[in-house]
Amino acid sequence: MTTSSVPADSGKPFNRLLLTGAAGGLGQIMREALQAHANIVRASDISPMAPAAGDHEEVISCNLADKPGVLTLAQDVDAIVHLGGISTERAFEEILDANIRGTFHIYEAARIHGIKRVIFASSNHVTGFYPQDEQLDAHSLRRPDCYYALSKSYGEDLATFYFHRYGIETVSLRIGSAFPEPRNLRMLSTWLSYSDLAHLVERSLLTENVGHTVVYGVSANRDLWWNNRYAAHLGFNPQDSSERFRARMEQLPKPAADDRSATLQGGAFTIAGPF
Ligand code: NAI
Ligand code: 15L
Repeated sequence: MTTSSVPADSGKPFNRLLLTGAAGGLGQIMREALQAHANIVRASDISPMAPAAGDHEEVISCNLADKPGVLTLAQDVDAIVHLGGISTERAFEEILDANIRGTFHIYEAARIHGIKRVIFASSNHVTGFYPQDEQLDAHSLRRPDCYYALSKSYGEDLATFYFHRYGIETVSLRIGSAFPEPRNLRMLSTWLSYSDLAHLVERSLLTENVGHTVVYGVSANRDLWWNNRYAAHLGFNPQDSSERFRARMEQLPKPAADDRSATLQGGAFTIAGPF
């Protein structure tokens, strides 16, 4: 691994940030957005990534299931934005390696290297088995809707444990649906714009004394299922709304009347698999 030699006198709040999942849909957005907050962004993934654009980037291939690899990956970083892992429902064994072991390795790396802040990409699917007409907040009991969601739920438990045991702070982002545009009727409620995502990650990195904060990552959509009252200290103030896509989404074919998944917050994830 070659490390960059950018000086730490730029006035940016971090010298080096580690970004996992950098080849993914959100990773590519955050690789760019994190440049504003750190002298050096260390981008990592198991999949191919664009090469480092200059001294302000480092690109390191790493499998999150490889503990020694993750410990090396996290050397000399000031905070971790952990987006890497399987992002949909899959066989348990795949989820186990990438998400459960992988996130454990991230926290072990934070402990060993004295890294004090993790931003963890959790998911709305940790509460996916609630009906769509119920409003939730961070104190609602989790109802994970698949193995993928169980791995995110475990990630949130790791965050709580590592805070109380070792003082490592985490903001767990229960991301709704972060895509360029909503893709269906459900996403009119769950959509998170890329710009609001970048703002949420910024607030999660810069807010002091977050302990373990759980926040739903969702834009200012009309019909919200989630209330962020317990994350008000982050100052997350989303600016986008899915409303401009409503007419188009309402033209799409409607789900069958007996499709239970269409009434649950987790949507199709509640019936995915088994694999
Ligand atoms: P994505 O699937 O596009 O990106 C995930 C990245 O993780 C991929 O580039 C993949 O190569 C990498 N990865 C998978 N297994 C790995 C391993 N064993 N070692 C290292 N890297 C590995 O997903 P996306 O949409 O960018 O999501 C990013 C994160 O946010 C994920 O953790 C996902 O679960 C979470 N999230 C995303 C939502 C969304 O709407 N995009 C909603 C809720 C959560
Ligand atoms: C997620 O957790 C997935 O990573 C993403 O691909 C979307 O499907 C999203 O949830 C969603 O609920 O729409």
